[in-house]
Amino acid sequence: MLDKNLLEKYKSVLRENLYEKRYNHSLCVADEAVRLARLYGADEDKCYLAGLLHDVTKNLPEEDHLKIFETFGIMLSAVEKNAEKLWHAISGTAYIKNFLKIEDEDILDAVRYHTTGKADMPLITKVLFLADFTSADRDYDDVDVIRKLVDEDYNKAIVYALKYTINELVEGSNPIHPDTIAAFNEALLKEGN
Ligand code: DGI
Ligand code: FE
Ligand code: FE
Repeated sequence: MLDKNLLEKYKSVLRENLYEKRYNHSLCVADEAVRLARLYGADEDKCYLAGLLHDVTKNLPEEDHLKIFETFGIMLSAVEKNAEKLWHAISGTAYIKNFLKIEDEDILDAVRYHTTGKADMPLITKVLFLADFTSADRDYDDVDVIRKLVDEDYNKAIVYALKYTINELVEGSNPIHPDTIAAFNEALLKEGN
């Protein structure tokens, strides 16, 4: 059972750090993560917490991310340095571990890889990765397709989500992180395509 006081503390940290839209997104992802946890048989409380906290550093200015990397000795790869959109998954994990004292490795892993995915994702990491695509606040073009897929077959949903992301990145001439490619290849091969 999640501790009510602790949850209120986390929510007030989120309200201090996030714009209203992003705060609302965090609540929606937490709820969707619980729904998927029930569907897939993952730990509901861990999925809720991972969903709630996954974007905690999303609205921080550039210098605050860099400060977190420096403070906790985090080295970025060339692709990561170039792609600021990837920073919040890395800084967010350090933030919840060191400032919010979240020690659970499953939650830390889910937050760390929520943007790129990776090969061999643990179930909770998959849940958060997909809940971030299908939460109630999402309204991109293909959202109905992926909402249907998450209910049917999470591996197919991962392939679809990554195809969508990779297409957008290529279109915008953005580098693809190796973890994104590894997640895509693994899910695709599992599907037997
Ligand atoms: O934080 P959210 O907006 O809720 O969602 P997210 O954490 O999945 O971030 C999505 C953004 O991350 C989107 O603009 C694409 C970007 N992204 C995801 N994978 C990669 C990536 N950017 C680069 N350069 N390379 C990737 O592999
Ligand atoms: Fe994110
Ligand atoms: Fe998100």
